[in-house]
Amino acid sequence: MFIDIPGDLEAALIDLTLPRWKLDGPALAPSTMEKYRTELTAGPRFAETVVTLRSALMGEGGGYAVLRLGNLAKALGADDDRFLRLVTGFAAEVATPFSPFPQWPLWKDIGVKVDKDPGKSSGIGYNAFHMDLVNGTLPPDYTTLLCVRPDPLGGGPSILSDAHAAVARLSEDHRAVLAESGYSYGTFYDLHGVGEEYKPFPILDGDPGEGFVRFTAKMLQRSELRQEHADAARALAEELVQGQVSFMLQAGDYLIVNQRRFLHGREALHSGQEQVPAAHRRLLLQLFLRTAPCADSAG
Ligand SMILES: O=C(O)CCC(=O)C(=O)O
Ligand SMILES: [Fe+2]
Repeated sequence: MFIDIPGDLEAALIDLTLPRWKLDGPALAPSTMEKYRTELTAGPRFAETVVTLRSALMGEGGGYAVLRLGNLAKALGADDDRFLRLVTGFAAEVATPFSPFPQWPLWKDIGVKVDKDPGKSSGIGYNAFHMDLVNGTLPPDYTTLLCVRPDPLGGGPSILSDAHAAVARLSEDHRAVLAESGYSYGTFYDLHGVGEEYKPFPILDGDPGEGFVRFTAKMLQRSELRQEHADAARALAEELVQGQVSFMLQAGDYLIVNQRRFLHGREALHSGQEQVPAAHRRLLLQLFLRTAPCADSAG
């Protein structure tokens, strides 16, 4: 679901300078949320744009959206503070922005690291279907990615797949195995606002068609799983690929994913990243959102 900003709103936003944000623990401060809302809501057709955005994320059949902010990014600079405040203002209309990583700013850089594990965040290879912070008891309700610069070599389309639709296509036997607490992934260290470490966890732990499908295809290579658990997880990974959509994020595109409905990933970047100067490589900024206010601002 791609959402364009009405031209008159775009023009008004280019002239609007929102104040710097304040944090309240890991979350955007309520005073900032209010201030941004007041300023933005005065813009022409802002409210109706937010209605469209919310229904793309939360309405029937929805689960992700790409807000096309390319003209604003061009006018203000895609990594400019004023632009970032406007995007934060849109995000805050969906849920409360927060950072689970105390050592990182609210928006976390995802650049390209040629030496990193290619299948992980900021690696150059295929980033398989996953949800972010999969091993927290309270993963972020939304993960969002702002494209500052696409891969100059033309690689790295984003991939999205409806998790519940994929689960519904599996056999009952596989679904029963996915509901067992037989899965684990990654480490859990110094994270704020995402609950406790969940290990082992079930991939399916809500009512059918609802809640998180707690999955990352990366566990197939990187976690010790029993054979039957691995087989069911592989079947789910295959269904996610069967049902995927893919598109290239452009500069200024803002992808928002409802983690209770869709899983996300990214195709490999184009070969030859070693030849691209680091400052020209693909760059995304990542921000997480929580629907209920963070209960414990200390973590
Ligand atoms: O690089 C991308 O497009 C996706 C990155 C991602 O999903 C992540 O870092 O969690
Ligand atoms: Fe991710």
